[in-house]
Order: sequence, then structure tokens, then C-alpha cells
Amino acid sequence: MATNIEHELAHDIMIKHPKKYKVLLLNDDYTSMEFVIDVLMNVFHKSYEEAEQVMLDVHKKDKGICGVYTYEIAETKVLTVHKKAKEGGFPLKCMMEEE
Ligand code: TYC
Repeated sequence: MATNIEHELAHDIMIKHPKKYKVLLLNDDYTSMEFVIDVLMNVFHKSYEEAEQVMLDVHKKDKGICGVYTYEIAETKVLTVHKKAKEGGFPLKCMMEEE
């Protein structure tokens, strides 16, 4: 059985190392490549070259990592992408996954 000290230690480690979440972009047939590049530059702060590479990766492999963040940040990125997609009239989907 875990002792109190072990519990406290586990707690301290959790505070120092919060779980990380991958934010993934999903491919679809309708969202324009330009729009995906724009999202990657503006929401995920990629350079044009990086954004183009990630977009092409998602386009070819159906899924790709945009970045790794703590829970709240990852959740906000997903919501921001969906909001922008709705505004742009694209079905672009984004999801988060524990690292
Ligand atoms: N497949 C899209 C097209 O050919 C481009 C695209 C790339 C869409 C990545 C979504 O996450 C995505 N226009």
C-alpha cells in the first residue's frame, strides 16, 4: 500500500510535470490548403515553411501533430481551430490526445 509520503511525492511530481496533450489536425476533402496553412501560422505560431510541411503531412497521412501543450492550452487551441473553421465555412477538425 502506498504511504502518505509516497502520495505526497506523487502529488509534488504531478505539480512539476503536468500531463501533456498532442493537438492533432485531421484531413478532409474540402478545407483549402491555404486555410490550413493560415491556421497553423496563426493558432500554432508556425513559420510559412513549417505550416506548409505540417499541412502536406496531414493531407497525405490523414492526421498530423500541430503541437504539444498542457490540457487547458490544448483545449483552447482545439476550440480556436473549430471557431475559425466555422467562420471560414470549412469542416476542418482538430482533436487532442494525451501524449
Ligand atoms: N485535403 C485538403 C485539400 O486537398 C487539404 C487539407 C490539409 C485539409 C490538411 C485539412 O487538416 C487538413 N484541399
